[in-house]
Amino acid sequence: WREPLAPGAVVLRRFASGRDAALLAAVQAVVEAAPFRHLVTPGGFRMQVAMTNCGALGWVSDRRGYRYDAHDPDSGRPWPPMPAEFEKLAADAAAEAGFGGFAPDACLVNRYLPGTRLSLHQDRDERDHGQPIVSVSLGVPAMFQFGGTRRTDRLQRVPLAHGDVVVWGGPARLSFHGVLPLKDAQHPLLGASRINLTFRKAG
Ligand code: MD5
Ligand code: FE
Repeated sequence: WREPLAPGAVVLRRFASGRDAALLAAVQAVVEAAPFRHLVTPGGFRMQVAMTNCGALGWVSDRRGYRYDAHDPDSGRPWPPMPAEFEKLAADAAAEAGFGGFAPDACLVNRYLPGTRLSLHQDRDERDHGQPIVSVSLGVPAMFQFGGTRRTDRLQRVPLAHGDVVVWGGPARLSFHGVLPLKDAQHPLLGASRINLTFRKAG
């Protein structure tokens, strides 16, 4: 169940499966306080992935740029707190991958519907790139792609299913990555959608 992808990156297959109901109940509470929305890129494009956040900091994008912010720009309120079960899962997964003491202050919640894709990018808005990122997949399976630290590096494809957790750290932390268009499929808990929780130490 432990599948190395590259130096610093490991898939923990089904690591979150036994906690799925609790995680999804917590996602529901987050979404009630801070609904999903489609952010706009600095270039003016509406992102296909619908996003929200919980934790002390949330990732946002608008015409001014990308950044982490303590407030939801739609409501002006702080982001909902990080649910305890989120924090525990992220710390447990990071420890399993060799990153003890991971304490995320931001969780980006991404929602994919059939056809939704996430184009190739790097995650570099966090302060300390020595901290890993933990990513949890729930619902409909997706094809993830990741390459090297240059956009033109060759890409590997990794299928990510319900309950799979990936930890990205060390030399993999700044890899280019993306998600291919979501297939039209059904998951018993999430219908046609995929939810990805991405835990970061942003501040
Ligand atoms: C997703 N989300 O499936 C992915 C999972 C995002 C994003 O890419 O930025 O919200 S996170 C995958 C990830 C994070 C950090 C580094 C690397 C991959 N990597 O080095 O390949 O919605
Ligand atoms: Fe990313």
